[in-house]
Amino acid sequence: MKQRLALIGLAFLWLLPGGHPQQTAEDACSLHILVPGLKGAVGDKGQKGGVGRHGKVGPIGSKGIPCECSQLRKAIGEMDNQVTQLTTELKFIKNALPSPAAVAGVRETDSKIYLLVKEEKRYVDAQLSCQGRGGTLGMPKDEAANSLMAAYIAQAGLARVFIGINDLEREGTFVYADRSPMQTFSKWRSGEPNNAYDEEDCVEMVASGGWNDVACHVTMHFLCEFDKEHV
Ligand code: GN1
Ligand code: CA
Ligand code: CA
Repeated sequence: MKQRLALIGLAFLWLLPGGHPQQTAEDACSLHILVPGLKGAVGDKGQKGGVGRHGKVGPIGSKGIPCECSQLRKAIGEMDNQVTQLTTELKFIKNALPSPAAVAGVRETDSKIYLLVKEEKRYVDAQLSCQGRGGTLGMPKDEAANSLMAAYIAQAGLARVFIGINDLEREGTFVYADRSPMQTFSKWRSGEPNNAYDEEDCVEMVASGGWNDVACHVTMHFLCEFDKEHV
């Protein structure tokens, strides 16, 4: 399995823009940083190569063929085969198996993935936890996102969770965790935000989908959001 994951990782690296070698054979020969140094052809001893990323670059012969490319060609051919195989397998996984997101118990839309984290944290630590996972606290910016988040909270049997909205910087001016300003959409419960005890600068969503400002230092479960483009 580890090997399979390594192969998938390799395939993605391979598919990254610029990662696919479009170089000519001559270019491929100069990829000192990607491969251990190749032995120079027999001839007068050439200058010693620089240190490569994965090993020392061998001495380059000053006469004859500058380097031996057949090993590189062979490796590239093998990787091409692996990419083909992985593409087929990925197609199968996407089409035939249940959504990995569903298996993991998260919720998703076309562009986002939401994850309820059942650990009790303060607002700032919750946001850090989401960031550490590659996302932010959930930012309901329209009715669809808000409903999805509310249903997720309710189905998990939770009463309230931190979401990514706060007025930490300027009292009364609520912004999303990505610092974007609140637009026309909001879902404040009746009477909220009330900045109770003069200390409520963070926001919880209750299971019905309504928002309430609460103190940032209380601890509760939280809901993270991830951009599919960035995961
Ligand atoms: C009150 O009732 P409860 O706990 O859901 C208050 C909120 C405060 C909260 C502080 C209508 O909410 O504004 O943020 O306590 N609600 C009302 O825990 O006063
Ligand atoms: Ca406040
Ligand atoms: Ca409040």
